[in-house]
Amino acid sequence: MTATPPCPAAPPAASIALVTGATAGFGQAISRALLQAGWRVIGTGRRADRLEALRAQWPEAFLPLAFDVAGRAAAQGALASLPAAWQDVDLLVNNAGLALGLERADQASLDDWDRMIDTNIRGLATLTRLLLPQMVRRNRGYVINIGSIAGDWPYPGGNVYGATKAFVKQFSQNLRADLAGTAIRVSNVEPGLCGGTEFSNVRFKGDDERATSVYAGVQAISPEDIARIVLWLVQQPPHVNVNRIEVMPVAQSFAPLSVARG
Ligand code: NDP
Ligand code: 8X3
Repeated sequence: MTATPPCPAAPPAASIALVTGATAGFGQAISRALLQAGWRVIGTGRRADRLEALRAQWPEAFLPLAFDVAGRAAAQGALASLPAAWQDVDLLVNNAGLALGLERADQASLDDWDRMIDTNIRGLATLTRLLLPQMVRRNRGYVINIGSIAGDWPYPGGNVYGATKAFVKQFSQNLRADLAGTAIRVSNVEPGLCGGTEFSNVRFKGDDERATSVYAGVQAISPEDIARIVLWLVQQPPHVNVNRIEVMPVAQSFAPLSVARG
């Protein structure tokens, strides 16, 4: 019998994370968790004031980088502006994203569809493409994408949002195929119903009563739950790649397939 080689106790100190959408929800909780664990974090988002609030709390370890992830030129410009000491990004957390509306496909707003595609697909793919070369050059890095159960499980009104998250899942798996033979890891985190973020306020365009009703009487996942899972992922030994991780609150499960009877 051959002895199993010992697992290293911890991955090599990976010091710089870039977290998109650090101004709210998951991204802010993930940034805080990484900072508390000793990482340096570049936090992005459009609301610069919120990023500045994080910098005030962690002046040495947090670097704000305000830009709209949906624009290629903005992303390129922002990354090019990084100080030399912040350019070797070890961990990219592609979290920025949104759902807009819950209308049927024949009634949904095309503007909403464009924005979801531009943010959840174009933004995520662009950031990944821009940051991967330095990871490949150093043979070191981790890309954690924030997908969704909506990328696996269809629901009425999920149309384009769910499809963008299906893209994120397949893109994550295809990245693994491209990065075979390197030390770079890729995971897709697929959360279910999660409260305590601005997700539903954004989806329902400021109808906060409707947004709150989504979570009424349910113990939903919290952003801290997702942050803990991200931290666990980066703490796995370097030879371990968690491809996908789907997380729901206990209160959320599956319904029968619908049958429309004539
Ligand atoms: P929030 O609305 O609380 O946060 C979204 C973040 O994304 C904000 O920081 C926002 O920053 C940023 N963002 C959105 N659009 C852009 C843009 N164009 N450019 C730059 N930043 C942008 O939502 P959550 O934290 O809940 O969602 C985070 C991710 O998790 C999303 O990808 C979402 O799809 C996914 N998810 C959420 C679930 C939930 O139930 N909450 C469940 C499953 C997945 P700013 O507005 O400052 O630009
Ligand atoms: C968010 C979860 O079910 O609202 O991605 O689409 S859901």
